[in-house]
Amino acid sequence: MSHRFTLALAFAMGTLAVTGCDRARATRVGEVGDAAAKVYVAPGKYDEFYAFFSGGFDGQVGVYGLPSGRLLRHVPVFSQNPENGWGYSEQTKPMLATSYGFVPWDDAHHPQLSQTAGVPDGRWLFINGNNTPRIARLELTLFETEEILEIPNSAGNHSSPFVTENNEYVVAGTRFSVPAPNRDVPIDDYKTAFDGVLTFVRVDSATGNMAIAFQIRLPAFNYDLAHAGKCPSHGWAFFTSYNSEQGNTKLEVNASQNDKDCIAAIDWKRAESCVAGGKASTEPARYAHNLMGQDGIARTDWGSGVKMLTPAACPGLAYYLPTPKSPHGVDVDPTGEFIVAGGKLATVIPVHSFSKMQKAIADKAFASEVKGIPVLKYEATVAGEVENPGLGPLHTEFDGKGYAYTSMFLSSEIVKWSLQDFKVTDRVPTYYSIGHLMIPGGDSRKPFGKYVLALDKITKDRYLPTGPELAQSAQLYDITGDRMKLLLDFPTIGEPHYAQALPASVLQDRQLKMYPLMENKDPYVSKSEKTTRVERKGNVVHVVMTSVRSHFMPDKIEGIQVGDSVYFHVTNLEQDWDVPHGFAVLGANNAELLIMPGQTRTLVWVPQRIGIFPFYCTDFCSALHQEMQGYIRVSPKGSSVPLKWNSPSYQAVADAGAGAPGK
Ligand code: RUQ
Ligand code: CUA
Repeated sequence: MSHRFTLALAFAMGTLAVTGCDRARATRVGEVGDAAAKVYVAPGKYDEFYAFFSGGFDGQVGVYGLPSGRLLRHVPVFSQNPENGWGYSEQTKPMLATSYGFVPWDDAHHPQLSQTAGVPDGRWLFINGNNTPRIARLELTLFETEEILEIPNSAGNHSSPFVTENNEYVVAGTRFSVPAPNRDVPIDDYKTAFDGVLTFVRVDSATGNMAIAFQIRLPAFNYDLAHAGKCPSHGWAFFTSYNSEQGNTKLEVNASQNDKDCIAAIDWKRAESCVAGGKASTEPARYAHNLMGQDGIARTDWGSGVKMLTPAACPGLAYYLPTPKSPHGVDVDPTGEFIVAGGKLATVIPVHSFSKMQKAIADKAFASEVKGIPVLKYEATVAGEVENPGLGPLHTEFDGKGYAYTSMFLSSEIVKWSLQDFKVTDRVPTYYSIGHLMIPGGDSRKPFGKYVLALDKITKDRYLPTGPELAQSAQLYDITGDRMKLLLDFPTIGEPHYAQALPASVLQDRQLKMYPLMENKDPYVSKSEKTTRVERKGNVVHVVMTSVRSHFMPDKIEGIQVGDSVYFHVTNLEQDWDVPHGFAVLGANNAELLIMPGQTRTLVWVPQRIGIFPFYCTDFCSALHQEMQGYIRVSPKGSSVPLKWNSPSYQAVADAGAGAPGK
């Protein structure tokens, strides 16, 4: 068995991680008796950083405080969340529309904070949906998802949504090449019929709204991760690609043949001028663009085409940088000069130089060409290699003090090295098999430093066991001294891939406390109890109701029939911070609602049988929360029981002698 293959196999099986186990005995935590004090945030005190973790296969974002590791919030993004009705309420269902239909889950990997001048600005958080290619945008005054854009001509949106210095773009690259447009072809035609499409999504600087600016059709490699350039390299974006072998089966062997794969370097300013010069073709593509409206209701717009660029039509658009070997992460240092790749199967960490790359392009130092894309000579772009870094380098973050920190999956450690001479200066074990790592601001122009967080793939013996699946884990290390020190382990929700963090002070005073009730534009809002009502239109019934401590209005409804579609439009009349009310009804087969102060949310319920059905508030809102309940009477289909409810509007109708209202 060749060494190369052994390494590939060990990587696939994670067997070398045992090394990490052995080292558990030698943990450096013992050296810091003050570790507990460094992560202890006293009761009543706040954490120093907000950290945003991807939820991986849970499709959501977890918000944690650092250094304590306390979970502050689980924000629903791509996955329905019955706890608050996300993706179940009528107002939020359109958020999960895609060209494949309603897709209520995804696999979310990379959160990215928006940036101003290359520094996280706390306006928005972007995150990718890997499975059904999408990018979501969260509004950080609300901690809610405001927008989800589908990426067409893509499959496995993994190298996403990395931002440029001023959010000019968030990017997307297909991890699985597929025919673009997708069509029915033999899989063996991979090399000729499949495409590796990259996407540049424009972000409106005022609203954050996303729009696909253009796509680039590249050879069918697997585009794995990305980062944008900064300072001198601003205007470029870098995408790693493995499978330059273009295998279409048994990739663990077939995509591990070449000693070097590559980084695709994209000159997006060049792309912009080619698009402006009419060099892009317009290709049909249907994709969903879901946006939360000012009225709190999400709507879907359908995109019908994209501008597609090819390197042939736009020379100078793309270059390949040969990079050992099956590279995963690509990270740009704070100065924008160094482009670091994590070659999963490489024995060194290659560091490319942006200025050398520029010179190589000017000198035409090309080794070869792939489909019209120049492949630069490795020696012409590489600034140096970090030697003996460990095994299985994946991702690199920076502390802003001249050091880089690389995660080593196989040897299960973080390796610190100098950007001056590319020499390793420290290494510390992780427990176990670290994937991404994160320093607050560590992929920006001005890292906030202080900690590095390990996002581990395997926990083994670190927590109390919980059946066949063990806790996912993060670990916090102090990086203020020369040597890294382990401070804390804490379990996470879902599988964290990447994370981002920024000082709490950027966000904590900008939180929306309530939605102004008087500005509520939902068509079924009721701004006072007087206007609550029940209306029947055929077999659709609209219950326009309010909630306030500690009752619903109305709370007695009769005249509902089996098979009706009952729309509960619940407005929370509260105008106080942190007073949501819940709404749940017996036998509801979708979800409950959690309605924020001043907000209206709508749940549809189709009663299946006759009887009396209680509804109640699920959020313990007051001393009389248990009293916050009501009853609905459900009669047989076609029953003559009149529609009747106990609110002032019913009384008004009855007083006017109009008979049974709602007929
Ligand atoms: S991944 S462990 Cu970003 Cu999905 Cu690297
Ligand atoms: Cu409202 Cu409990």
